[in-house]
Amino acid sequence: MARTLSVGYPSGMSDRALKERAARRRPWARDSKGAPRRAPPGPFQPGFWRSPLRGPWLTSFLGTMLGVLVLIVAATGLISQSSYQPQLQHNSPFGSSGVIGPLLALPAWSPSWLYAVTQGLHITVGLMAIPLLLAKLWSVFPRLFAWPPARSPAAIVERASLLLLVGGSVFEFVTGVLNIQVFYPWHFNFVRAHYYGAWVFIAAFAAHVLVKLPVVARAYRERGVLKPLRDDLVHTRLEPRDPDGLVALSPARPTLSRRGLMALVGGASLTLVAVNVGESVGGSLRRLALLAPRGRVFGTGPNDFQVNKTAATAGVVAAASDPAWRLRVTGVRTLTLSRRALMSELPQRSHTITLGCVEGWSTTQHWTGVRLADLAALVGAPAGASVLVQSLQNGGGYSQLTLAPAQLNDPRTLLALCVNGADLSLDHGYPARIIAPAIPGVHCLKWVKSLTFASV
Ligand SMILES: Nc1nc2c(c(=O)[nH]1)N[C@H]1C(S)=C(S)[C@@H](COP(=O)(O)O)O[C@H]1N2
Ligand SMILES: [Mo]
Repeated sequence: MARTLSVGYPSGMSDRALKERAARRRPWARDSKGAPRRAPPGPFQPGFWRSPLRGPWLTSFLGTMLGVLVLIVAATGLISQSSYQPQLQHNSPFGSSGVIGPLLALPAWSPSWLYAVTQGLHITVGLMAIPLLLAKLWSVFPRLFAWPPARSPAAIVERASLLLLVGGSVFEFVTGVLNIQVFYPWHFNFVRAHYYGAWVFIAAFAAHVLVKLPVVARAYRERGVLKPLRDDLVHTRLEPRDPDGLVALSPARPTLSRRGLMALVGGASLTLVAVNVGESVGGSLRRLALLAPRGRVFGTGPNDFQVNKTAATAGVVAAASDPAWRLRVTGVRTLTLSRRALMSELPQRSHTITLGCVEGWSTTQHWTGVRLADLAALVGAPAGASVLVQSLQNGGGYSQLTLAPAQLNDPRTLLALCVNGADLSLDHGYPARIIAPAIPGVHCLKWVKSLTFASV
């Protein structure tokens, strides 16, 4: 003991002095009597974790692939957020100006399906990332039991940031998956929580990438980026010992090669995509979406496509089917228009528009109605006005919304009265609903009762 301890220390110091000095330098490693502190039993023991696959290369490789997917999910998520709640931009580090803000907003000329594509990517790539995330967490799991828990103030800071990283990612994935299942077992606002959670995750993720870059670079330099994937089971060897202690001290025999592990993870990712993507693509592929929420309501005939909320659930059946319904349009003057007047006295426009729901499904239909811009002109709305749209529905977050000037002035933005040549069904928003290109489906308000144009 004394000999090992004195190696590398200046001679002439007593054992006792050496011990005291060591205790001062690494107080965590010794108890108050200067004896080495032992890790608790079980997972805290260095020999407990035995998988021969763990090591810096494996974690780097899983992390690299996960990182690429996370970047796509983050970018599409921020695009969705900027289309969904433009007012939240004030709380975004980018704001709505600057360089990145406008990049995140879908441009005015967007094809109508662009939002459905970015949101479909957000959800599909997010699902793909889940098996990778689990594998990545598995690969570093022993670190959770590292003993002593924190060796230095820097280590404490690193562990706290990991708490944000792991907590943030788990929160984002769990709330996201429950959201696409249209299951809200919580009392907070999903959109806001998922958005602010995303910033915690993104910040912790960026810090993690920065801190770990040297480890990743070293692992790739020493072992090659893809080379370890060439080894079959017989040639699967332990990675060299690493300072982080990812490599098992008493490894078991491998039962899976590294490429076998990757095939397993990749297979799980592709399976998740296969049983979900049909929902985002829509059309006949929809039937392949085995994991899509069950029991969704569809209409009949020309109205045979997915309904988000039925008229009955929204509590609007009586008001929406009342023949005395009138649309109230306010600008400089106020007009009240019957459905018949809307159809016979104003130019009717038709557009094929993809409705992309935030929850990940989409549907493309042929809509007919009056241009919102024509209605604005009719009541003398000021140039640059936005429009407050109110629904017959009360509450549930669907009673009203505001469309920005660019959205309302897009020639494809309609107060739709018909779909596929027939009247809208009650469930699809009869007597009138908003239809606009490349915005979240949730902004296509159904059962509209009034439009108020005003500059803000
Ligand atoms: N008033 C009202 N409008 C609404 C909704 C709603 O529940 N109530 N759902 C919104 C959502 S989330 C979507 S995706 C679309 C779906 O339109 P659809 O039900 O006709 O398919 O309508 C939007 N308009
Ligand atoms: Mo939606």
